[in-house]
Amino acid sequence: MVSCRAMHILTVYVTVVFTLTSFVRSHNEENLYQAKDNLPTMGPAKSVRYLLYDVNPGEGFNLRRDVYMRVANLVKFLNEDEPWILVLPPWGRLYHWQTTHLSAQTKVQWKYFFDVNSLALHVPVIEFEDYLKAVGKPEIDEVYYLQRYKEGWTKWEEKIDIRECVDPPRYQKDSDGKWRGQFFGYEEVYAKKFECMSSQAYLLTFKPFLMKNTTGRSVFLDRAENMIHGQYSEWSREWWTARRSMVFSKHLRDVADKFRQEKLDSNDKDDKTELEVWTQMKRKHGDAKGGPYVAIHLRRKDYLYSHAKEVPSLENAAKIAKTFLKKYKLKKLFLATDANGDDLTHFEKMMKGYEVYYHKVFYPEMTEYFDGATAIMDQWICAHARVFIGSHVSTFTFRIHEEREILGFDQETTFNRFCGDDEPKDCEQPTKWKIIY
Ligand SMILES: Nc1nc2c(ncn2[C@@H]2O[C@H](COP(=O)(O)OP(=O)(O)O)[C@@H](O)[C@H]2O)c(=O)[nH]1
Ligand SMILES: [Mg+2]
Repeated sequence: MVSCRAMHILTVYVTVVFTLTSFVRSHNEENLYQAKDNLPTMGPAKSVRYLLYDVNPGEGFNLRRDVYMRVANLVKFLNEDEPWILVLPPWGRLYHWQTTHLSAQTKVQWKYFFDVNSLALHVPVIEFEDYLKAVGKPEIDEVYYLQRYKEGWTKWEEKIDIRECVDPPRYQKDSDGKWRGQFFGYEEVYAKKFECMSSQAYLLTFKPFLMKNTTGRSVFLDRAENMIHGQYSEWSREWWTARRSMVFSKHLRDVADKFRQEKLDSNDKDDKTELEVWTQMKRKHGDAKGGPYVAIHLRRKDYLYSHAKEVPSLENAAKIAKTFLKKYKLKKLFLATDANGDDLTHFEKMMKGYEVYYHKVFYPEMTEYFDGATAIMDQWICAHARVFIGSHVSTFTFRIHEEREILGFDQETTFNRFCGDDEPKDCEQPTKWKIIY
C-alpha cells in the first residue's frame, strides 16, 4: 500500500523531473551541439529540495561565476545523498553594468549568458522563474544570511553557527510575519524563516547542516561568497568539472564567432578550437592553435586605483602589446577593455602600423547587448587568440585563462600579464593553473 504522503512526494518528484526535463529539452533545441540523450537524472524518488543563493551586491560578474562553482559543487555533493536542485540567481544591476540605455538589465535569466543544458550536465539546475512556477507561490522556506563572527577569529577552525546579525540584515519581517528582502528584485517573493549565520567554513561543511539542521523544501544561502572552496579549489578535479560546465550561451558565442571570422580571420577549424559537449571534451596543451591575432585584456576603471601599482599606463601597454605582436609575427590586435572612449583612441594611435579591433567600434551590433553579454563576447574572443595578455588579479582575466586551458592552448600563450610601469619588466606572472580531468 502506498501511503498518501508517499504519493504526494512521488507526484512532486515526477512534476519536477518533468519540468526539468522539458525545460532542458527546449534548450537543447536551441543549442544543437549538445548531446540530446545526456540529460540529468534525479536519482532516487525522494522529495526534491531546492538550494537558492545570492552574492554580496558589490561583487562583479566574474567573481559571481566563481561563487556559482562553489554552490554547484555543494549541490553535487548533496545529490550523493538527497535530490537537490540548484536555483540559478537571476542577474541584474551589477556595479559595472552602467550602460544607461539598457535599463532592462535586471531579472536576466542564466540562459542569456550560459548554456543551461551544459550546467545541467553537472548538477540539476533551474531558473528562478521556473522555481517559482514549480513551487506555485512566491515563497522560500528558509533564508540564511552568511556573515563573519562578531568576535573575529584568531585561529582557523571550521565552524558555522546561527547567531545574531552582526550588521543590519537586508531582510525585514512584515506585519504578516513574512520576511521581505531583495530576492533579485522580485517584490512578491518572501521567506518564511530568516536567520543570520556566522560562518568560517568550506562548502562541504554546509552539507550536514542542510541535510540535518534544515527541513525546508527550499533553502536560500545569502552572501554565498563567504562559503570557501576548501579542498575543492582550483587544483581539484571537482573545481574544473564545475568550471567546464559553464559554457557560454550559443547566441553569444555565435556573435563573437562571427566577429572572429569577419575581422580577425579566425574560425574554429583553422584555429583547432572546435567545441564538443564539455563532458566529452579533453584537449592537451598545444592542441589549440588560436586565431592570427594577439588579444589583450586591459582592465581600467576601479583598477586604476585599487591596483595602481600593477596597472600599466596606456603607453606601456601598447609597448608590451607590440613586443608580443612582433614575437608572434602578427598584425592584428584584439583589445578587451573597460577603458573609456578617449583612452581607446589614444591607445589606437600608439598602435600605428597594426590593426586594432574592439567590439564597440567594429561591431556596433554588439552594443545592442547587455554589458554582461559584451563582456562574455570579449572573453570568448580573447580565449581564441594565438596569444593572450591579461590584467593582474582580475577575475575577468582569470576566466579567460581557464577558457584557454579548456580549449587546449599552450600555457606560454595564456598566462601572461601586463606589468605596471614601476614594476620590473619581468614582473611576477600569473599562476599557471592546469586543467584537471
Ligand atoms: N566588455 C568588457 N567589459 C569589461 C572588461 N573588463 C571589465 N569589464 C567590465 O567590468 C566588470 C569587471 O568586474 P569583474 O567581473 O568583477 O572582474 P574584475 O573586477 O576584473 O575581477 C566586468 O564584469 C565587465 O562588466 C572588458 O575587457 N570588456
Ligand atoms: Mg570585480
